[in-house]
Amino acid sequence: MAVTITAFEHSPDRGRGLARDMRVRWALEEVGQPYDVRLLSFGAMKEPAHRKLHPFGQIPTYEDGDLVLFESGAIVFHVAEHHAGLLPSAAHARARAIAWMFAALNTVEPPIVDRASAILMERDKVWHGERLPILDDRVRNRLRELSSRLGEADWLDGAFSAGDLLMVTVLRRLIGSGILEEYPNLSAYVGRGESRPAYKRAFAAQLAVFAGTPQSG
Ligand code: GTB
Repeated sequence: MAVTITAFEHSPDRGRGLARDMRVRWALEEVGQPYDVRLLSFGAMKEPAHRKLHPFGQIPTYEDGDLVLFESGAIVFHVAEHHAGLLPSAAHARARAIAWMFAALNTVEPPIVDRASAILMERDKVWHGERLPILDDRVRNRLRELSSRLGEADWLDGAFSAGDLLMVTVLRRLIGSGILEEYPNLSAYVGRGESRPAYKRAFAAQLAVFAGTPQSG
């Protein structure tokens, strides 16, 4: 049965792989699960047909037979639970990898998204110049802690896992900000994720949408 995900028809990131379908594509590529992509305009995302799949009218969604999922973290978790390769089989290591999935989405991603949203939507506010350094420092605090935990290791807890997959996608939102580059081990960590063959296939697939030559995964 074919898996279908949804993605932006016109991603505002212009193919940089920053929208949240990227993490789902990457997970599917890591486990070797082929998938189809339904591209949606901003208007179509808010239509009742899509809201039946996603209560908040967003991408990505995931359909596999009778199962419909929304929330990129839940989708990656589902993929990781049902295929080998993204979660360790030993119970404690698996629990720790899942903890890193939550850490990526609940602890590291929020300050990064707050900063990105401020840059995108609050530039015209008189207080923007005062607020941005505060948001930058909140991001730096998290990155310093993450950097300290990662140390010289390749991945967060032993072998590459869904926790690393989510963390790398979260950190990529900072590329070009200069902040990620302040933490060389985190920059290298992101680079290791980006150099995985599955990442490259996922990135190419979403870039092909921007370039106007969409392919199936
Ligand atoms: N918590 C949800 C999840 O993880 O799945 C969040 C889903 C979400 O924010 N989806 C966004 C969306 O559908 C796209 S990814 N937005 C349309 C809407 O809400 O109407 C967020 C995103 C968008 C653009 C960039 N960018 O251009 O860099 C990066 C990330």
